[in-house]
Amino acid sequence: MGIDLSKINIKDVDVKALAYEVLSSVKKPNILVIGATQSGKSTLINDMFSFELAEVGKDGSSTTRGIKKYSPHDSTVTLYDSEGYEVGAENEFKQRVFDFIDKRSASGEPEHYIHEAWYVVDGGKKRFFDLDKEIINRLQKKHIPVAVVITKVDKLDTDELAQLREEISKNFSTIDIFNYSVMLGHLPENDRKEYVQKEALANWSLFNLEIALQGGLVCGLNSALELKNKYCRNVIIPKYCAAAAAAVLIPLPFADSMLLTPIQVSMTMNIMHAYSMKNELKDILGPIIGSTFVANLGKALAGNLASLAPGGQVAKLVVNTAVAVPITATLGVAISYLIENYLKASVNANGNVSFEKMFTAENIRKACEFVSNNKELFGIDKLIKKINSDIEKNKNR
Ligand SMILES: Nc1nc2c(ncn2[C@@H]2O[C@H](COP(=O)(O)OP(=O)(O)O)[C@@H](O)[C@H]2O)c(=O)[nH]1
Ligand SMILES: [Mg+2]
Repeated sequence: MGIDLSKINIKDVDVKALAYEVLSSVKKPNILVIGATQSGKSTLINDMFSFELAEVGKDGSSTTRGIKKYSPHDSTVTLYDSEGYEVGAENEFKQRVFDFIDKRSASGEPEHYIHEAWYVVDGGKKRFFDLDKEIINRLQKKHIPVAVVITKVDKLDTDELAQLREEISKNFSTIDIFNYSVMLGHLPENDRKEYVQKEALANWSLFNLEIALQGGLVCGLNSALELKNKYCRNVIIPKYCAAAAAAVLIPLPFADSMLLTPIQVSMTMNIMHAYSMKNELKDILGPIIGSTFVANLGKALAGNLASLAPGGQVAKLVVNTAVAVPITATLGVAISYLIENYLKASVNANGNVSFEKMFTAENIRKACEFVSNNKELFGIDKLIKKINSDIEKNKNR
């Protein structure tokens, strides 16, 4: 198509600074996981998050004492795992938990607050106790969003599960209840969606956090590809499309359009972060991969812009909002798509897939093209329409 890639000055993009910004701007949400000893808290945590947190009790003894904080240095979520209560020591337990919560809110610093709680009910016990009721009540009075997670649902038949859920709903008509079992991964998809509600719990957790804390949760979640995809489409991509639109309020000639590259590199890094690709993000800090990565993105972008030029005449192309928004959105969706393919390929090949080999200019360009050619499938027009209308709304505010 005769695009002069040498005109594109990608060296000006400080990848390192951008990656650092992405990594350091993440605020960690604090999630309290609370419930009886041996109810399956550690098992749930280890399954939901991408980092190993707690040893799971093997021989019936609890391996977690007190309220343990889990915040590995590279994690983007802080979890508080309550020891759980033993029969006869319920009062001490309540005291300890609520002292802990009160101390955090008394600090007056929102980053120390407990932002939400997962109340774990041991499905194997088949009962909802007065103590459960009391604790949930007190958490709610403190305005902490509470989700109830019924664990070990493999130990209940459908009637027993329905009864337990009914018992909880009778006491808390509006509370959200999720089924969970670590033993039912083999179920067919429809059943799994009903009995292992990991995605639904992740969704709830995201929805109940303020926006500033959502990025940390999304990054910390294990798998949850659907949710990560949604987060990229609803939060990250619109944010950078708006930035791109602002950058071309005075339309740019094509030769200068690489002013948009830092915006698109930032978006790409945020998307990688959402997909928990923190290590890859750190890797591209290395000067060699860093420059090829940005070059790849720059080239793909140029190819993408060129396809919009009338008659392929790039020189005549003016980059305005009507060009910058669709390109940024298409690139964002294409990057998500490429990352999802990479992650799926990694799972199938036991991690033996090279990130570098997958994120070539050619592959990024192909992914952009694939997305452009399958607008319906990727809901591109709808996404762009929504982004444009949000940009308009913000203008008029
Ligand atoms: N059948 C069944 N057992 C589970 C499930 N989740 C956890 N367990 C078992 O329950 C015991 C306690 O689990 P753990 O996660 O350590 O509970 P915690 O004390 O609340 O942290 C362990 O022996 C687990 O293997 C589940 O979904 N189904
Ligand atoms: Mg535990």
